[in-house]
Amino acid sequence: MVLEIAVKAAVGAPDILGDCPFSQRALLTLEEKKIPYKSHLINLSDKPQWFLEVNPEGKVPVVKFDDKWVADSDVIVGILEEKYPEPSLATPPEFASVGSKIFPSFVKFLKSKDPNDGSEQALIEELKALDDHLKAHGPFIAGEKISAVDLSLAPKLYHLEVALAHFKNWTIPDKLTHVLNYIKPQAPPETLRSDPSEFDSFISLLGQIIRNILFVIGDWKCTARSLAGMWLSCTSLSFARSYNVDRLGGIMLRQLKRALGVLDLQINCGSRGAYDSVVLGFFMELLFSRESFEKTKAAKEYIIAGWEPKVNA
Ligand SMILES: N[C@@H](CCC(=O)N[C@@H](CS)C(=O)NCC(=O)O)C(=O)O
Repeated sequence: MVLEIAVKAAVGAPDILGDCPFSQRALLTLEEKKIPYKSHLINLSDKPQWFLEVNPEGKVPVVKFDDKWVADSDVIVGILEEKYPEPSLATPPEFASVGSKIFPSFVKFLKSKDPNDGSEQALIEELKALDDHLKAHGPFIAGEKISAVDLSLAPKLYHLEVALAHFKNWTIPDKLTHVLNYIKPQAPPETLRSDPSEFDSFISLLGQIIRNILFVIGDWKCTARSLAGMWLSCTSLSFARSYNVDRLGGIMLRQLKRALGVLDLQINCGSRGAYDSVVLGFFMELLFSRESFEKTKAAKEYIIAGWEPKVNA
């Protein structure tokens, strides 16, 4: 069965997905759970009659469950977890509110016209709390697996990054390495994305690894650990391939992808935090680089267009 979901259309472009973080959260949940859905783009400045009839409050997202339209992303995500328990995205209650003050702090800082009103510092403190949490429990908020709280926070952090860079020329402080790693977009190897055939993809992946190794060695930033990780992945992958063990091969390909991610992190982070990056890189399907995120995010210009009236109000 295909679920219907109504989400925000882009400001000034009613045929394109818009910038609502609550809509993106609901879409991300559908994508991560691989639930088939059909989306209706709602132009919030000209709401269609049918939408106002099913949801008089006029807010997106709304999802149709058993002929009844349900509003509010918290409620929607709860129902999705109940109806589609696999894969589980349930967040343990003790982690459910991690990062929840970041979005309101960001909005306050974004709208602030007084640089000395403490709103920047308040936001930095919230981000620092997230950084400490990720350092202690990461790579994701609830540990090694992505869960609902990450899917709620991801679109908000994305808004923060795009809007503050544009309107205030502001970026997340460098010292918050765990937050930066958490959101760092990392393109998976092209070969795995386009995936012409598994064999071709494997061969070009090896080429990419060799290029990376040369680059890293050339730059004196390699560690025995990441090289050993890659070697292990490569040999296990060829073992899995030669015995035609498909599932194992898939797991090894993912590990290899992670090993490449580790190298990228090392290249980009340099010696600072290299160890953290190695540890994080091995476990992480990074937040902003997930396919689900790529598919559901709004283009940057629509995020900016969406915030423009509020910032200039
Ligand atoms: N608490 C709601 C908030 C939803 C919300 O505020 N959506 C905004 C768009 S991001 C909206 O529909 N606003 C109505 C309007 O602009 O007319 C949720 O989590 O779903």
